[in-house]
Amino acid sequence: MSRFVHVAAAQLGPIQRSDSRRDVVARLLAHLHHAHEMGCHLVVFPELALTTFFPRWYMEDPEELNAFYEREMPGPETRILFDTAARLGIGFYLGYAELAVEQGVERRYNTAILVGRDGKIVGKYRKVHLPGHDQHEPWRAFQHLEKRYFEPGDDFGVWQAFGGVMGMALCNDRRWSETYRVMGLQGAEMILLGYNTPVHNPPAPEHDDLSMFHNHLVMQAGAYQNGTWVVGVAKAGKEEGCEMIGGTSIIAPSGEIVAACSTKGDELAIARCDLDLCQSYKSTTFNFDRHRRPEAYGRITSQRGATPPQPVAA
Ligand code: CDV
Repeated sequence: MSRFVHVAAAQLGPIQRSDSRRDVVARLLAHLHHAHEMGCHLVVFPELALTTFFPRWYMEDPEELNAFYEREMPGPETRILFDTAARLGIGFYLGYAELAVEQGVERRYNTAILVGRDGKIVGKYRKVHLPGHDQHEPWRAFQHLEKRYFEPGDDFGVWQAFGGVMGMALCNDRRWSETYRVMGLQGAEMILLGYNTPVHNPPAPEHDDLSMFHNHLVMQAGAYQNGTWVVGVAKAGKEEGCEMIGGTSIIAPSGEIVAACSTKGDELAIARCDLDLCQSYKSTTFNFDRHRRPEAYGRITSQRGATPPQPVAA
């Protein structure tokens, strides 16, 4: 018996700052309808899918900044996504900026939710690895102020949904092997992952030509090493003058890309994903219980930075 999830990786082209939530939600709805027509059960949207990638600007005015966050989910402008999902019987993953009030204190997170085919939220996750910087760095053509505008999440959960074990991650999380392994240790069979990745990396421009190679490298390795599907979905194209890589792809537990977008605009990549394919990796090469050696991995959780040994005196 195979367990198939029909997935649509719903890439978005650029979202400009002047685009309203209503404009963007109309594009997401078009993706939901199109995916439904193609027989999909699940649509995966990118990171911060409701707005332009606002951490590229330094903002001091809290009003200006807060306009990019959602205070409730669903809210007045997003409820239609949930209602449509329920009516069509199609679930979705959505990345957005969350403004939560916890014990009377406002907190901001880079968040993703998984919504089931009944339009109800199955799970919520907050981005763990926040890249960039927390102070204005005027030498950059574009800021990357995620460390200023968000607090980090503290876990990679998984959820029973769509007939399997589903996990979530966001953008920079995909570059860290720990992300996939923590979910792999909870039996993840499909990891949903939205991203906003500029082609140009100001601290290391020498990597720019490799940005797509690195994008696929990390997701393909994460899939294979944990015997899981990975659905990586980009916000792509030239957004407010900043060129974003595309490269949306659906990756099998073998590490192979089985479907991909070919443009930098709104586009669906679709695959019929057999969750039972995970078993042939999880029960052989990556049979964790049989082969892992956690007693040798203590540094992974006890240490953050690298500490090379002292050079031996000549
Ligand atoms: N949104 C991101 O997390 N972007 C990072 C960039 C800054 C490198 C990424 O890892 O793609």
